[in-house]
Amino acid sequence: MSTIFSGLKDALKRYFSSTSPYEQSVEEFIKELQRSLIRSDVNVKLVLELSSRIKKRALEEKPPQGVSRRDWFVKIVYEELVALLGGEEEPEVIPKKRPYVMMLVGVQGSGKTTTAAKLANYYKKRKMKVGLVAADTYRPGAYAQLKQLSEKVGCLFYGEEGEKDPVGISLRGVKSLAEQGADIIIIDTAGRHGYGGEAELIEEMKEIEHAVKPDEVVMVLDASLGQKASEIAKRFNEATPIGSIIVTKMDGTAKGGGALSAVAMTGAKIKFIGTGERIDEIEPFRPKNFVSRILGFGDVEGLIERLRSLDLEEEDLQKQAEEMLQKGLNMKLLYKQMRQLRKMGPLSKVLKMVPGLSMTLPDDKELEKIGEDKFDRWLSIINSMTYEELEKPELIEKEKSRMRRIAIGSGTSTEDVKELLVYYEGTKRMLKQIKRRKSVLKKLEKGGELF
Ligand SMILES: Nc1nc2c(ncn2[C@@H]2O[C@H](COP(=O)(O)OP(=O)(O)OP(=O)(O)O)[C@@H](O)[C@H]2O)c(=O)[nH]1
Ligand SMILES: [Mg+2]
Repeated sequence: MSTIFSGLKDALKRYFSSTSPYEQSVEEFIKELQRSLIRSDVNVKLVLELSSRIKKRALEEKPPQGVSRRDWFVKIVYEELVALLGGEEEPEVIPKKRPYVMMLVGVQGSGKTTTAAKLANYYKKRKMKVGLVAADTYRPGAYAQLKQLSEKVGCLFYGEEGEKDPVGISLRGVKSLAEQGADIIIIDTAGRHGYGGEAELIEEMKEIEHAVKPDEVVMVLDASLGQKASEIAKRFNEATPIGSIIVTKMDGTAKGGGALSAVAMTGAKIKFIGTGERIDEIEPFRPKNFVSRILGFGDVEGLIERLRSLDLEEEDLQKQAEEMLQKGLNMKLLYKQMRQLRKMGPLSKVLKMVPGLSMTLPDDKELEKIGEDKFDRWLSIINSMTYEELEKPELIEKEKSRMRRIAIGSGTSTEDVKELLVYYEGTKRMLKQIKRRKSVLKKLEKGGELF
């Protein structure tokens, strides 16, 4: 994806090393930002609005104590770019309902079939049983293409070679795959060329949608459409409300920035982006990560992190951390923490906000290793617990039926539930340890002797 918003990293480097006065460096950076966005096919009006907002903020905002205006400016740029690409919110990619039926739609060659396989692979890796339905009866070879891909992924497949009725195939496919225990069913539909073809395609899409009533209609868009992507998304959306959007081929075009921003403008949700031809080249679209990457990981990420953490309501966090230390851990607190952690990083960071703790804290390496998917699963597990279980998680381990109920309710496995309980116990132990160290520290502070 190096081509998208190219030049921004360098522009930022120049900004940092510039010896010109602040106002002038800002001016220079904004010029390059505009050039870079327009090269990525972001709508010119959007670019002008964005740059005047950045400039205004850069001149008016007063950074908090200890932060230079130069650094603060980077935070402003970061925030405005995130807003341009859809805001802070992150897509929910793990469905709550099983089986969950997704129907992929899009014009010819947009990447539907490839994306269907990528999604199957993505969800399979997350321990879900996935099935693909070959409902493209239009393009010769579509059946074989999807069948082959499903073998590669190792997921269920439903197709009827030679059958011409996509509605019938979809209905029978969903039924059959559901009976085989699929958690996620993905319907690959046909594409058509050009404007006339599009009307036909939309008709077919409506028919399938009407008959199958999928849980989510997913529009697949080619990033090289640039800002034109939103027009197509709008036309499709008029026919059948689009639940989410996947932008493909982000790797192959400079225009992806235009596609992303144009789609974000319409308020539609971009769920995934495709970043290559291989089946593992797909990722949930997270504007924040995306922008950090664009601005240069190593160079500015640390800075942005640091500045971003200034935004957090420190007092609230401090209170929570103190509460954990005083009352000990329960699931509700852990839940609160985990949600916060998704925003700001590992638990150790939160705990470091407790005065006097930072130096004594063990490195929370374990937690840092936990991926976001696991976090998502754990959050839904905690969501499925009863009030009693939240207060006394020990109950879950004692009664296997509780564990099963929670696993089913949260769409996870009993292994996941067990894993969370182990993590919970570990955190609890760590807190106890910290508490002990804290009282030792207090003694020291008071000038007491330890031994
Ligand atoms: N570089 C790159 N190529 C992609 C990506 N996604 C799909 N492609 C390629 O785009 C081409 C078309 O992909 P398909 O998945 O067949 O597209 P489709 O929408 O199913 O096409 P029709 O069924 O004909 O409508 C293939 O050559 C894919 O390898 C991507 O994220 N990056
Ligand atoms: Mg196809």
